[in-house]
Amino acid sequence: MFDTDIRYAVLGLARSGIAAAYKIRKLGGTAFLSDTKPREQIAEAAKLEANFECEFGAHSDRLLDFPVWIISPGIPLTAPIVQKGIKAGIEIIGDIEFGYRIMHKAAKIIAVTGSNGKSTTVSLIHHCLDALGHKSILAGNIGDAICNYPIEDAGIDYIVLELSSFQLDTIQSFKADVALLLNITPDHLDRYKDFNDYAQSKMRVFLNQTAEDKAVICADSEPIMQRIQQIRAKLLRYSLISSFPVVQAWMDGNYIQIGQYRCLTDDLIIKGPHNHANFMAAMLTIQALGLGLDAAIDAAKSFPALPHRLEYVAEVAGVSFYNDSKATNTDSVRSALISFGKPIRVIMGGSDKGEDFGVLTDILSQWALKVYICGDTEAKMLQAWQGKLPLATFQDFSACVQAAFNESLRGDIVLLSPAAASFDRFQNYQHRGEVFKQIVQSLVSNHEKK
Ligand code: UMA
Ligand code: ADP
Repeated sequence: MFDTDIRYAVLGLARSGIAAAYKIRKLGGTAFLSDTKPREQIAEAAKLEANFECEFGAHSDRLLDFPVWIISPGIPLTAPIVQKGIKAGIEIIGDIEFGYRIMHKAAKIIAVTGSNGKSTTVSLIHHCLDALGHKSILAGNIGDAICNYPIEDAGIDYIVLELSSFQLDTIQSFKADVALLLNITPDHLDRYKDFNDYAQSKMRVFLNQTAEDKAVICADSEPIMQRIQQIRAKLLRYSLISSFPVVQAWMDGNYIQIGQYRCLTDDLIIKGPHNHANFMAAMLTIQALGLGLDAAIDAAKSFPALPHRLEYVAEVAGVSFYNDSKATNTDSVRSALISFGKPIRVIMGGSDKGEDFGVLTDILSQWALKVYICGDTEAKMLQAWQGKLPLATFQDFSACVQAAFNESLRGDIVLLSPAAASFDRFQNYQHRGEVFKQIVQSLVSNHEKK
């Protein structure tokens, strides 16, 4: 329920903040908007000013007049303004908590978190719910803010949310009917005190759940299993290693088994053991909701891989190119390396998220013919791998891709799987992936001209 008497401030005016502000307005409330960026860098600043009181360029003390702040996931809780707000007794929430407070309570919430596999799993769940004839919306960290949807109205059956640790940090009363934790591996260590701090943030997906709710977890993840006592919901586990009765979904040769139901891995478009795990998580969710697994498995067979996740791009002179630009941490690179069944050429590097690249040395020795490094992590990657792996470094991304191609033999695979964020040279991971695909397409054109 929305309370029009509450005076909100919204900090951060990008996707989540703008959507929250307009939702407040639509529900009859008022909001004061604040962003550290100068006015000219805020999209639609004039439109915002026509609808709200705004400040740009800094967060001023004016904010202290507002008892509830909705902060964007990009603003850390350690930011000076947030600390100031906490000291002043202001209630600080994010758009997910706000969305939860105002949503129509007939809808069920499915919340998915984990270091890797979130987007693939939420999209697969949404795809199956849709195929089963349910009205489902897909929002959160996947890119579309929850407040962009008419969540306050009746008629939505399921709200499928991809939640980042940043979004989980600002929930309070939010409760998922089904909460999924796919894995916890090092990521975002530039924002958390240490790995435990980050892992505890992920565990917040189970916050407020009771025995009436469901929790889907990967039993292969040590960090999750070490924290399993914190979960009060009914557990559904899956594994690539253990089988029934330890877990409710498991591998049986080339089949993925979900209770009495099974699916041949070759029948799925999404490939690789990590995607089999994502499939299990999605199917256990369908089971947890009491929906038809048979029909869901059938629907899952037509689910295509998302762009920028082990995406096949093209073949040039017998050399295959794959775009895995979304692999922004070491564990996602690990899952890519073991997905091809033979050693490959890997393009890596980007902006640093605080990870130790040394954890990849052994697996790269086994599965990488050569690593082509381009990006701000160059020095750190060289320090981790020099003398241990075949390496080359490049200032120019295009030259890097070209070199990997020039050194390839027919039958080789070239994979972009950076293990780092994209912000050193690109707008985001999508932009990096698109540039990579354009470079590959120009290799295709040049080859065809010959
Ligand atoms: N800002 C301030 N004060 C500060 C810091 C930032 O005002 O102290 C302002 C910036 O100037 C900017 C705005 O805050 O205008 C940016 O906010 P944001 O980065 O939260 O951007 P949104 O567009 O609202 O995107 C957020 C999520 N962003 C992050 O978590 C960093 C998006 O996840 C999410 O899709 C979107 O909400 C909708 O729910 C993106 C992401 O990179 C994809 N996520 C990380 C990841 O996947 O690794 C966690
Ligand atoms: P997220 O939304 O958590 O970033 P994505 O589905 O977008 O997850 O995948 C991000 C990267 O992680 C891609 O490179 C993908 O191949 C890889 N990946 C996907 N699922 C898993 C998993 N379960 N374990 C490890 N890596 C994964």
